Formats: sequence, structure tokens, C-alpha cells
Amino acid sequence: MAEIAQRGMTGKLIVMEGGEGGGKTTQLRYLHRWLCQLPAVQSLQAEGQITDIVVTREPGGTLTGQRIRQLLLDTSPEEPLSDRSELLLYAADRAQHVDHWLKPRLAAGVWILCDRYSASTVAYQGYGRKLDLTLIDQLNQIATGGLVSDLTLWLDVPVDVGLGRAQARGESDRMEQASLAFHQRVRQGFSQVFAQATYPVEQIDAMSDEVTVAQHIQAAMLRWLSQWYPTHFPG
Ligand code: Z5A
Repeated sequence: MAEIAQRGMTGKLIVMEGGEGGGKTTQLRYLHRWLCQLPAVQSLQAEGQITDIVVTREPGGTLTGQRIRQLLLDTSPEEPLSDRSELLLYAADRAQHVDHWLKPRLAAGVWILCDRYSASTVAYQGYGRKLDLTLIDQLNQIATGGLVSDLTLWLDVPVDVGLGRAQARGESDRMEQASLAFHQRVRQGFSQVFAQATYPVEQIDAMSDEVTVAQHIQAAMLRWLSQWYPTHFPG
């Protein structure tokens, strides 16, 4: 994207977003494997236009972020995190991730597949926790340093389906233990933030089985790859 190009960043930041149990982690694995096997992507790598394809996540994409993640997802009842502390910890995690992980790799031509980014803060802390949306926008600006995604894939699934998947997996963290109304507000938050987004967003119906969802994502990716690299992906 333009802002990145101006800074000499040649990689791509592809973000996976959505509520609980949408299948982000599962689909990031599928997407990574699929991209690495695409002949046109292998050509781009051979030409040095892509130097690597990696997966990361928020919170927890850096060493500092892993410590912050433990604090954020802790369910111990002695001293629950306040909503504002939670917001600031997500912002600190993001600032560290952007400065020490994302920007250097983007500058080196790496494609980064990232599990959650700034829209999650608007959806969870803004709509879910009802913290001030203007303040969250300002914090996101500070934390991202203006870095926005080249493409965001929004894995959308009804709240009851997503929570059902997450609960079937076993132990739950602080967020998963929040009320149904909270998670409905979060879904509404994603819908609002993506309706106003200034960066590309693809809404993916994540209700189907894993393989079908992966195919929806691949179709969306191909549309963007043919815009970014028309000679390698003639459409
Ligand atoms: N958070 C925040 O509040 N503010 C922020 O700014 C940021 C984050 C960045 C991160 O926890 C938490 O942080 C998150 C939001 C908050 N809230 N919670 N909890 P996390 O990283 O541990 O969790 P998550 O990001 O929510 O991921 P998740 O719950 O693990 O869901 P997922 O990655 O979307 O899904 P999954 O792990 O791929 O799949 C979940 C289960 O469903 C699993 O058993 C799969 O086998 C199954 N699955 C996946 N796809 C399908 C399909 N298609 N059909 C059926 N079953 C499926």
C-alpha cells in the first residue's frame, strides 16, 4: 500500500480478524501452506520480490508480547485487570510488535500473515467493553505508527456458532468467559469498523467446513494478488 511503499516497505501485511471461534488460527495455517505452494509466489520468491512468508499474532507476536499476552488472558480472580489496563496492554503489545517485528520484516520484503490487529481493539475494547472509540483510534494510531494492513480477511461467523467452537476446544480465557451480549457487540464492532475502513477488507463467510472456508479465502486472495502482481497473476 501507498504508505508502506513510501517507506520503502516491499512486503505485505495480511491480517485475519474476527470473533471467537471464527477459525482464524486454522485458516492462517491453510493460507500459509497454500501461498507457499503457489507457483507464481515461488517465482516471486525466486526473483527476490518476496523474501519470506511468515505467521504471527496479537497479542504475543514478540518476546515482550508473550509476557503481555499472559497478563491479558489470565483468569485468576485475585486482581482482575481493569478495562483501561487491558486496553493499554493491547496497545503496548501492538507497539512492540509493529516496531520490532512487523516493520523490519515488511521493509525486507516479507509477507506477514497476522492473527488479529488494530480492528480487534476497536471491536473488543471499544464495542465489547464500551471504552471511548475516539481514544481507541488515537491509541491505535500511536501503537501502529500508521501501519495499516494491505488486506484484512474478516472471518465472520454467528456468535453462538463461534463460541460453541471455542468452548468445544476446552479451557476458556478471560474473553471467552465474557457474556453473549459482549460477543454480540464485538461482532457488531467488526461490522462497523470494516464498513468505514480505509484499507481493503474481504468479509469471509466462516460458517462452512474448514476446507470450504479456505477456498473462499483463496478466491479472495487471488483477486488481490492479481492487483498487486498482474504479470504473475494475470487473472
Ligand atoms: N483481543 C482484544 O480484546 N483486543 C485486541 O486488540 C486483540 C485481541 C489483538 C486473543 O486470544 C484474545 O485477545 C481474543 C481477542 C482479544 N479473545 N479471546 N479469547 P486468542 O489469540 O487465544 O484467541 P482468538 O484470537 O480469539 O482465537 P480463537 O478463539 O482460538 O479462535 P480462532 O483462531 O478464530 O479459531 P481456531 O483456533 O482456528 O478454531 C477454534 C476451534 O474451532 C478449533 O477447535 C477448530 O478446530 C474449530 N474450527 C475452526 N474452523 C472451523 C470450521 N470451519 N468448522 C468447524 N470448526 C472449526
